[in-house]
Amino acid sequence: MAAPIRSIIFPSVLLFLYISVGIGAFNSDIDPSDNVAFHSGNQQNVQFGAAKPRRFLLYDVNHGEGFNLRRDVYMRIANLLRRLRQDEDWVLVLPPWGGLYHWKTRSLEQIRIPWSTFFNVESLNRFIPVIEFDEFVKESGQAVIDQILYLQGYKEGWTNGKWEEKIDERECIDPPSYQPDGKGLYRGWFWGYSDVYAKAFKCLSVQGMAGIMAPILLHNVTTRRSVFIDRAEEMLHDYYGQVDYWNARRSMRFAKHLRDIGDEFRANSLESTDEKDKTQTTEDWREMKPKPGSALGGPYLAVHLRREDYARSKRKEVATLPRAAEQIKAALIKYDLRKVFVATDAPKHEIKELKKLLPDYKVYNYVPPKGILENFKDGGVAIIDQWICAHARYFMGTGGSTFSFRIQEERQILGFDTKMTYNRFCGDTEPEDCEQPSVWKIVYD
Ligand SMILES: Nc1nc2c(ncn2[C@@H]2O[C@H](COP(=O)(O)OP(=O)(O)OP(=O)(O)O)[C@@H](O)[C@H]2O)c(=O)[nH]1
Ligand SMILES: [Mg+2]
Repeated sequence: MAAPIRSIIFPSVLLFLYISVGIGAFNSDIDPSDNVAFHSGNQQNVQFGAAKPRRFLLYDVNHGEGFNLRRDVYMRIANLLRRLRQDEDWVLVLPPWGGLYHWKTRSLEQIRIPWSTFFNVESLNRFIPVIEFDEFVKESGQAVIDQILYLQGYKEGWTNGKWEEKIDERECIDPPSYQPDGKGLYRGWFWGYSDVYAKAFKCLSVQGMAGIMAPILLHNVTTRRSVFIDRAEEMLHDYYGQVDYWNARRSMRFAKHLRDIGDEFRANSLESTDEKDKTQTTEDWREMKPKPGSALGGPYLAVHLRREDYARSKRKEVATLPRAAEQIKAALIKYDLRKVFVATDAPKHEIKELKKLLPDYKVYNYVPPKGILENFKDGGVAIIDQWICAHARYFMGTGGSTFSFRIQEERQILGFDTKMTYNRFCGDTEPEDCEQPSVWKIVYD
């Protein structure tokens, strides 16, 4: 039974890769006790049959990466997990949030934050089985990870200037951030949990889509029940912008407590309700397939004005405040709106300046009461901003910002016309008709 299933799952390119990865890259040295011998053209010896124990996939992302790129990496991993589940019972362990560069409110402790603070975990579970890290510890009985696979690029870069999919066990390029203690147990940063350790550690050089990891997890580290892929952003999307991408994305619904706060702000300040704006959602994301253009949105313009490090590094997409104000004004006039909601990471004095530059309009931004900031942290407040932006009649983001991309996707999910969504500010050095973001139309099953 095994072979036919496998060939259906793997398109021919991946099948080829699967074979070459298994043979070329790993031979016997990843963990001799683990190896299931496999030979090209002979897949009969893959073990099937008796129920195998549940296995746990953990992952993390380079520490410098922000919240919204991390959401993108989740989508890649989620689809890898689906691939694994075609053969074995795998569950994804959600990496606790914390220590992000942009979460600057010093008075708050912002580590070991469970996903349920930000996302609706039940919705995630409708796509793949996920558990929080605490549940993993409870379910597996100990805060121990069997194997860390630390991803890195290739020291030599692309050979012959050609990009090809490949994966190999290699020496670590940088000194590993996990080091064995006196007992040979690997210690390091495990989301701020000091009692966690790992039993084994390897560096893998990788160049490819997330699916490239599947044969390794299924056939090369088979005695490892829990496998932790660190630097998971090294793996690319298997099918960017296609149905699997969108299913994973649609399952990433924000936590209800955050949506409610955003909805309350919309109702109280922006005359915006789902009924009037045609942005009602279904309880289960799988049943939500609105017609493109069916959402109207509230009677306000929303912008995401990314400042801070973007402005300091003088990225070409960044507009000065007067230039941003001009563009906001032009859109307000074009769409006959009087109110603008500004989501921004700008410091207070810049927000004040922007308001001064738009004296004839009502300019709103979300300032969280102390309790909301304490409970939901900087990450929760950023989500409230995104949620409010997602419901505006017209949206304009900042070029290149994943924070803006995620808003654009959210609006697609709600059923907005792409013309009212895929827009961005033009930077100071750019022409007035600068290139607008590429449109990623939602794809349903
Ligand atoms: N509340 C709030 N926070 C913001 C806003 N814009 C940026 N931030 C914060 O700054 C972070 C931006 O980092 P990312 O989420 O990585 O997005 P990005 O930096 O725009 O995109 P990359 O260039 O891909 O990193 C967010 O996660 C927020 O914490 C905003 O409009 N409102
Ligand atoms: Mg960032």
